[in-house]
Amino acid sequence: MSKFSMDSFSLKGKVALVTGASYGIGFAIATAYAAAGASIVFNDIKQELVDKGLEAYKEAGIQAHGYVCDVTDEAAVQAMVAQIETDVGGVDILVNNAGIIKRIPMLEMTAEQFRQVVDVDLNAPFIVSKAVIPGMIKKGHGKIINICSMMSELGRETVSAYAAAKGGLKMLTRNICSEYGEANIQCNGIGPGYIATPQTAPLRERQADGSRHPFDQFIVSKTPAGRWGETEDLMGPAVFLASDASDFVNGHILYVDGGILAYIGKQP
Ligand code: NAP
Ligand code: GCO
Repeated sequence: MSKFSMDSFSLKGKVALVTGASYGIGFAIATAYAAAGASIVFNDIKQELVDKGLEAYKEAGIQAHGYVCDVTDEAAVQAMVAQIETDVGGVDILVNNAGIIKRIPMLEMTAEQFRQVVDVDLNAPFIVSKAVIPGMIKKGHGKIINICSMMSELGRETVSAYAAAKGGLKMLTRNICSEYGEANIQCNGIGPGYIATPQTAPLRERQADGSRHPFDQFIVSKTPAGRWGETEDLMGPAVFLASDASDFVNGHILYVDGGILAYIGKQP
């Protein structure tokens, strides 16, 4: 008799840590996890953002646990994971969501700026994964979901550091899969397309004459769905990858992009 049922998508009894989830994509994913039954834990770099996030979760009817922690600081991350274990329980599901982008032409970007982006978008997922994997091994299961990007596959002007980091994050995902699949830990990625969040707000700004930003028009013409993604579009895929229903999916990057990666683009 198949073990599959709709309960296979439930996250009941699970502790989910979503990094950088006071708002944006992380907040949406954490909200979906709460709806699927998980206990929600999130962090942000500033207390006022953690407080804002706790308010927002409360308004959504979610009793979340918030921690101030810079994900690039290994000692702080180790301490946060230990505190979560005491306060809530061992982490069953980790979403490495915290991320930054700097849109600067490569020849104008300093090495320090490049390092800052790689530090948050690639080194930090390594640091946080390293902190939670021992507990997952002890539990005999674990789910790690890395928020990659279309820039894990494609480049574009001004995002050299971000694309390098997100390309590396794709391979870190595959390496965690390779190294810990045997411990029943599944590590997958989600590659969002262009999603309407604060991070992409500059690309959607109305022009002085009231017209749409050229990049906004470009993305809509390149996306078969003919629209920007919303954070809600990521909720179902994120629940799937965190649930028992994906126990044999490992090392996979699930692109949630409205088809943009498959499409050459509308003829002008
Ligand atoms: P966002 O609105 O800029 O939110 C990013 C979150 O990460 C913020 O809460 C931010 O907190 C937090 N964060 C940044 N640096 C941190 C650090 N060192 N320690 C802890 N938290 C930190 O971004 P988003 O659009 O929701 O994107 C979330 C993830 O999806 C990112 O990894 C991004 O690269 C990826 N992504 C986004 C899109 C898109 O179109 N939006 C598409 C593909 C992938 P602060 O506000 O305090 O900085
Ligand atoms: C950009 C955008 C993209 C999106 C996302 C696409 O400047 O091109 O910010 O990088 O954030 O990563 O998947």
